[in-house]
Amino acid sequence: MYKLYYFRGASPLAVHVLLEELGVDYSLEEISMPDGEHESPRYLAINPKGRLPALETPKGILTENLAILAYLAETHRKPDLFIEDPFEFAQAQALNSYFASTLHIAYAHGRRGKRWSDDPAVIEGMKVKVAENLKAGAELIENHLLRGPWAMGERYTFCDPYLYMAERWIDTAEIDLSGYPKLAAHKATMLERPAVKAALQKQEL
Ligand SMILES: N[C@@H](CCC(=O)N[C@@H](CS)C(=O)NCC(=O)O)C(=O)O
Repeated sequence: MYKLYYFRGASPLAVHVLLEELGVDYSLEEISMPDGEHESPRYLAINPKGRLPALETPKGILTENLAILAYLAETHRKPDLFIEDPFEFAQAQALNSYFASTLHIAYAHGRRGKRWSDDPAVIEGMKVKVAENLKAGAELIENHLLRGPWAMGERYTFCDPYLYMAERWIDTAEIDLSGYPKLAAHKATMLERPAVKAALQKQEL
């Protein structure tokens, strides 16, 4: 039994989709970011980083999308979702790492500029770069990273829910996905998956 701490529409959606794909037992607790609940003493006792997601597992709390996705896939080993070959696994982690450490940060520059500067002009300057950086990310994914039709090629893996999250970040910059046919097709196919529909419905999105 797992428990996912999330906020609707935020990056824990990737983990939520994977939990649905795996068909495992889990519960949800929404932590309101607008109300600052992620910085409350209660939540900081769960995740001292004050970030979402956090996943309660039988072995303890796990944080970071990258780690949680790999842990769930490797633990449950549902055919297609996990990756046996160590090199291919490392490639999958490289892809998910790009989402976590580059694309998510590019997106956060629009909403969380205060992390990096107290100067209002600098914060505004960061917002201006968001669309440009997400567009560069979309081009890189389309032309080099997305193997197609799924993130890692012919098989749906634990990278696909995170790629779907990346597509949602790209969407916020109002970048027309029709210029990126592989990304557009991936997003459309994701939206047809029962696991994605269930997670979106449970998050009231
Ligand atoms: N590297 C972390 C980033 C987590 C993260 O920044 N999550 C956002 C929600 S999408 C958050 O908790 N933001 C709260 C804040 O920045 O104060 C991960 O991938 O799990």
